[in-house]
Amino acid sequence: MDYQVPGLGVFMEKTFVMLKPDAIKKGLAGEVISRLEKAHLKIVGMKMVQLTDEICREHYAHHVNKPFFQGLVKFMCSSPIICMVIEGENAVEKVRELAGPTDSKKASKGTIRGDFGTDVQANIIHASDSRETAEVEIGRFFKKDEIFHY
Ligand code: IDP
Ligand code: MG
Repeated sequence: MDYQVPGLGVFMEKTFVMLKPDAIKKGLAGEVISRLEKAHLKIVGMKMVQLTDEICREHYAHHVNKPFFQGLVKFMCSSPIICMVIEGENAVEKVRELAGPTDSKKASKGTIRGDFGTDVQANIIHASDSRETAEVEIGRFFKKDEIFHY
């Protein structure tokens, strides 16, 4: 939702998106970005990053004790990823909807994961699950001056 701070103008909601190694290796970055843009979402930050064990432990803290965690880290570090800050009305919910559910096999056609993902691990895109998470995740990957206002 947009919100207005008197004297400071309108601030649009921001969310954090990653194009995971399967998206990069399959050459699907443009396709996925295009879907975000067509949904009237705006890129306000973008960079390519090589994840490490340490960043994965932070970013996927909710999964560190799961049996699939080591496999997830290996997958997430198997190529650079593209990180983005995406802005727009209802951006958090909108990107989650465009992405579809975690398991690509259960995701409907027409969603990013349903159309391009392989399974529950290799699912093309990460998108923050709440406004609070988005703030933390954006702060993990972007400095203030790497996020643009235009
Ligand atoms: P989300 O990406 O839809 O928010 P989370 O539960 O936060 O889903 O999981 C983060 C990521 O961890 C998933 O996108 C996926 O890559 C991986 N993951 C989640 N559950 C499993 C699993 O059961 N097996 C393997 N990887 C998983
Ligand atoms: Mg999640």
